[in-house]
Amino acid sequence: MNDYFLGLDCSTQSLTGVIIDFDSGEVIFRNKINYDVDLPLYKTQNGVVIHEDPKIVHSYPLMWVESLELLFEKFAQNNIPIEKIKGISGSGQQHGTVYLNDKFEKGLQNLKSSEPLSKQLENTFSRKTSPIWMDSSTTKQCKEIRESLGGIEATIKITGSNTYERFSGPQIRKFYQENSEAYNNTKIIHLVSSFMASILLGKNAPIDNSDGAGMNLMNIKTKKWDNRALDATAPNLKQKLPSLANSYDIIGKISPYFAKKFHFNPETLIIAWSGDNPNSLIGVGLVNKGKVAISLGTSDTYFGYLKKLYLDLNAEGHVFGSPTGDYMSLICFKNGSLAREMIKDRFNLDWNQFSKILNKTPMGNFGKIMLPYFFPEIVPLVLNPKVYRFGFDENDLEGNVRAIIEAQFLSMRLHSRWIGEKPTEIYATGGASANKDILKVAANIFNTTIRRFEITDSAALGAAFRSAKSYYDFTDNDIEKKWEIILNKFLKFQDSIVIEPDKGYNELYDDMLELYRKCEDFILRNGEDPEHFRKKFIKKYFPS
Ligand code: ADP
Ligand code: XUL
Repeated sequence: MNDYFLGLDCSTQSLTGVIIDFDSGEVIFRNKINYDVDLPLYKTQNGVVIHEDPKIVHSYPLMWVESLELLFEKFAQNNIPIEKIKGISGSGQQHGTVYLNDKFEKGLQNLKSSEPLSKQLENTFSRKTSPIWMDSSTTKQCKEIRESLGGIEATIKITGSNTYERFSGPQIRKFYQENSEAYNNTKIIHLVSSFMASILLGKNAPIDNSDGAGMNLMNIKTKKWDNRALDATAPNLKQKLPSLANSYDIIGKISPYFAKKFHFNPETLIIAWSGDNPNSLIGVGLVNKGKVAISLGTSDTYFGYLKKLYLDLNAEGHVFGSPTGDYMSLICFKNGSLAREMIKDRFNLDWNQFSKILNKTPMGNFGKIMLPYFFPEIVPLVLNPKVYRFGFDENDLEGNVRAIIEAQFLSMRLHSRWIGEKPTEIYATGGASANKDILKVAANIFNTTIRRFEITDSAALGAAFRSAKSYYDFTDNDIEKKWEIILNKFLKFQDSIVIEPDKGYNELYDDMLELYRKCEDFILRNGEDPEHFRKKFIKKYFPS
């Protein structure tokens, strides 16, 4: 009987499941539950609760639980031989926190398979909603924690990142300050990843140290909770946090609830869940130095594998753990897919029409530059959203379509310089990587080959690979366990789509990068007016 492994990804807009057959090297099933569409009673928009203050962005943990059952029902409807699944791991949108009361663990242990999970767990939350990575309402708490840790550099050296609005520590502190009673009633605070793992496990699951690095609470060197960071955040916090584990640890067997209800084998192993970016690192096969990946999901991220700890003391990027036990660098841009959708929807386009227009417009966009802060931005830090346009206005269809895409990749190139040398190849993943025309712009701006694998659900796929690796590492001495072997078996480099940069545009984008930097400096740092440089750029590349 072939061995199957399941990878789940509880992301911003959907829950995805990917099942791999280890013996045949095939992905045998993929499915997605879209929160807005499949769970309409929660009335989310793009997976989040609507709030009048754009800085406050929460979602419903109970909705994620419900989506898990819906997904497993799809397995049954599609006659998937669930009993063949040997191991399950998963991925969660990073940084988001889930607050549970003292009924949670007991509730998990006494689940009846005759009743839905959501009904049995609805009273186990000490906070009904979870602040997620898109929240940027904790500037005050970021400052307080940072100062208490001794400033930016000290904070980065301790936790791997400066304090960021979306990181779990500042979010926990805000909850404690604004609602201390509910904080006191909180028995345990999970990340999205460890929360979903707990549901499957039937008891509290640990936080893996890859995702734990996105909290401003874990010591990046020792990979243990850091007492200074805990004390700077909220009282009695250590007692409210799960333990920390390695991403590759087997944390137990599937809860009898799921075995009974969906016919999982009761021996199915659960492997620690991790964050979506650490999982994607594995899902695109970045287990060695040299290459980087861009994930174009709700957020756009740029990340790479690090063999050794290397910190960004300029405070724009982060260092997280890599599920291999090493490290990864990451930069996150909030104005990713939803910003692209703002332009698409403003002109009533579908993605095909959007692509056609993108292809019609010239590289350099006649010197039209956009700073695309439709939502508060993480890198560079922009708390009050506003879109800035240089040389065009919001009604210029062609100008806007090219400007948003060029702006996003120019910003990515500009702010990823700290990671070091120019990448020799970039792997692309996430929902928008389905769009080859968008990837073409990225290839030209980075002047680098872009490779996209057939399956763009890299977070779920990475989780499936991780569960296979851990399962064989711990149970079977005969199976070769090297990452490279597992990855080559599934990633099928020969089937990937390769997008090469066009020749002869290197200088144009070097110049445009400088112009973009000047526009950013002008708006965000009171820099010099870039108009003179913009005119020079236009004269050089668009003389008429
Ligand atoms: P997440 O994992 O963060 O929930 P996904 O990786 O599933 O997000 O990506 C979802 C996004 O993909 C959508 O918001 C949508 O804008 C974008 N997307 C899907 N198809 C295309 C396309 N053909 N071109 C551009 N963007 C696309
Ligand atoms: C990474 C980040 C996002 C979320 C959601 O730091 O905030 O990429 O993980 O995908």
